[in-house]
Amino acid sequence: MAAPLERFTEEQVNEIREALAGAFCQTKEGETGSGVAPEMPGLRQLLIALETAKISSIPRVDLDRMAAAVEMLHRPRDTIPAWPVSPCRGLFFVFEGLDRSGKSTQSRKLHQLLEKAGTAKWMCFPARSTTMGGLIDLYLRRLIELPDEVVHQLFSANRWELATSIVEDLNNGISVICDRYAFSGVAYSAAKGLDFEWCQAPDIGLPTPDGIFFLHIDETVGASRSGFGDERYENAELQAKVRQVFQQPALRAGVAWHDVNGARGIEDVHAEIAAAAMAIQQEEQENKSRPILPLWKSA
Ligand code: Z5A
Ligand code: MG
Repeated sequence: MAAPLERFTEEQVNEIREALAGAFCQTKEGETGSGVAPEMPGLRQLLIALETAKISSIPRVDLDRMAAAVEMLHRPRDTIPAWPVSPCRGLFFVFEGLDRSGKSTQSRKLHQLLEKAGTAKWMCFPARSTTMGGLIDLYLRRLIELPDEVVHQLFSANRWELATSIVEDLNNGISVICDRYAFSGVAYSAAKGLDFEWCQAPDIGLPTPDGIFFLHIDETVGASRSGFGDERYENAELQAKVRQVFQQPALRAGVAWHDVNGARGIEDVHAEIAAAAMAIQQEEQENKSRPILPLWKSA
């Protein structure tokens, strides 16, 4: 769990909570009273609620940024363009796995290693420093409530708002090491019971990583590591379901997936990841125009 940013004051959290309660209380089954099936709650509703409530801590520029990201989620698949690519670009590595599997520890170690050889940047999702990331943070810390569908789209929009800057960094020769990505998005929401393909749809078209390191641990190992149980989702039952979704071939399709046993010592795990990352880097040097493919476009 990332340290809370306290982006919003208590008063601002109350303001947001009220706006969201007003927006989503009508969407629960049986509450419309019209006999018409209620529309699936979505991120557009959240945006309208925040705009209408004029939340002081969420300026117009942030609402516009959110609106732009929301539009990316709803683009028809056949209009998704290829990402621009420059020769000798940086590499995009993602770390995935269950809670406390060591993603942050290992991704930071790979970042340190790659920085010695060139320029590298570490980032994580959820990116809690943006407004959308701040809302996700409030949700994970159980300070606000949202329908599962809205939260899922919010996580995806948080990736879309940063997708262009990831590609820019790569094309400027910077390698990007990212702690969690779209694979977590699908795994956690599908584990909560949402349809797998519906969960995959909003992330289709994001930049595809050059390599994913998936840290395997069993739930008992994760639960024994410090900090487990602080946030929403940190319970053994959900973690077991998340583990199953992470194994689905459709989640792994089209990406270079490396399963790593994360239940060993930190240095042993790092040595395996470092060797795999170096092999990918070597390949890249031999193939200087490696494209940045749109994720799951042919899913
Ligand atoms: N989520 C989602 O639903 N949808 C999405 O699209 C995305 C995320 C992107 C917050 O994620 C939640 O958001 C997460 C998924 C959901 N759900 N939950 N719960 P997060 O990444 O911010 O937080 P996290 O994944 O809960 O866990 P974490 O704290 O980041 O764990 P980690 O990074 O995998 O582990 P770590 O911090 O590297 O290590 C944890 C502890 O174990 C620490 O004390 C280490 O020193 C220790 N450690 C690490 N490696 C080892 C080894 N090898 N041996 C022994 N001890 C170790
Ligand atoms: Mg972490």
